[in-house]
Amino acid sequence: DSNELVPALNYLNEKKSEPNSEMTGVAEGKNVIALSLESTQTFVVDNKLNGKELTPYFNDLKEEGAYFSNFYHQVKQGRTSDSEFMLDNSMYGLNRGAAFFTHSGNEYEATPEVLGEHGYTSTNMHANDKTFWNRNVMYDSLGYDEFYSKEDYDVTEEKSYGWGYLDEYFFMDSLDKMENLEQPFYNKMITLTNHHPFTLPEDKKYIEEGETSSGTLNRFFQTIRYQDEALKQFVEEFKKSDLYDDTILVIYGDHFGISENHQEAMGQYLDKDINEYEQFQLQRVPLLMIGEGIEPQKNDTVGGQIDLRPTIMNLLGVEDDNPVQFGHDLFSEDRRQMMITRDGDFANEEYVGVKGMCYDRETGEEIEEEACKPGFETAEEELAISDSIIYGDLLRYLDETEMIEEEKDDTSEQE
Ligand code: GP9
Repeated sequence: DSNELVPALNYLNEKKSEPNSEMTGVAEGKNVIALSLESTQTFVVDNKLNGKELTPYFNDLKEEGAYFSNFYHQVKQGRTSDSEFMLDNSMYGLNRGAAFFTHSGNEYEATPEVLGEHGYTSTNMHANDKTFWNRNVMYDSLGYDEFYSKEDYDVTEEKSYGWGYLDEYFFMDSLDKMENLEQPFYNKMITLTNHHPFTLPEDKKYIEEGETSSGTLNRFFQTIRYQDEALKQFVEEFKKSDLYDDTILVIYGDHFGISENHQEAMGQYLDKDINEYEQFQLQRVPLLMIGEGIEPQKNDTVGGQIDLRPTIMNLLGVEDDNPVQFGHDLFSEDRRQMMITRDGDFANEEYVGVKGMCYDRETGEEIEEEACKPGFETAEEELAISDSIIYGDLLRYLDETEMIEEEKDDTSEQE
């Protein structure tokens, strides 16, 4: 019943931090493009292979916006869909399976719904089968107005490879579609080409393969480079459109591309031993926000995908009245710097706690486990609360619970 949500509300209320008020509403009324880059990890940024940059365009682009260097993915088995789940709900995905499949029938009060109350149209653009990750069903539950999937793109054999429609064509078609969207819009775009097993047509390989012991990693360099080229075409074209000045771009990596099975090869490329700490740090994904009112900066706050929703809402100046959110505005000065992974590991300002071990976050030096105990405890508690909401479908009690709590407050004030 409605009481079941009370512990979660109390917990979240206790952890609450104020968003950065200077950033509140800097992008009021603007369109939002949340651009999810497939399998894109932070280690590729400003990095090279045989003297050639892996992401030359992104490296320059990040100077135009707020670039977050300690931003982590927090996904588990639901991969891309988990990152979408966090973006739109600011709740954790599940430890097993994908909430997109197992809990698509839940009640949500997601970004599209809240923005809808402020006149926004919400859309998804992703040129894959609409049923993949059960998106067609889940997007309805999340309140999206429209989902442009494979069937809405000009997918031909010549323009496809591997997983399907090549990013460059996806971007160009999407731009056309966007020009026709009702504004303001919130549009999530999801790339596809840089996906395991990372294969490309010969004429799209702009750099040589890598020479590590992992074919996967060797090819990944090329698909990452390809994605960067497609991104360039898209952003440069977008800049010429009338939409550009009225839009903020939120570009982020959805999850890792190179799993821990390729540690040895990663070690060869990065020229260091990949221990637990390094493996953890490899879970950072790029986050870049560009738009009027967002000062170019390199921001090193520790955060993750769970923090995207409150950050975006604050930029838009939208009062988000759903209190069930685990994230904290990334621009906030007094935010809790804490990123919790679905495995119960964490990073905060000082430490990285992984698999029961504790490291100094900045130096990677191993320190006594005791120092990470509070972090592990918070991680466990927070994940359990998030799970309780999803497993119990507790958001259906949100309005009722809030009303009861308000009544209680009123009575205690009168007493
Ligand atoms: C599929 C794409 C990739 O549509 O989003 O999903 P992933 O395998 O990365 O979760």
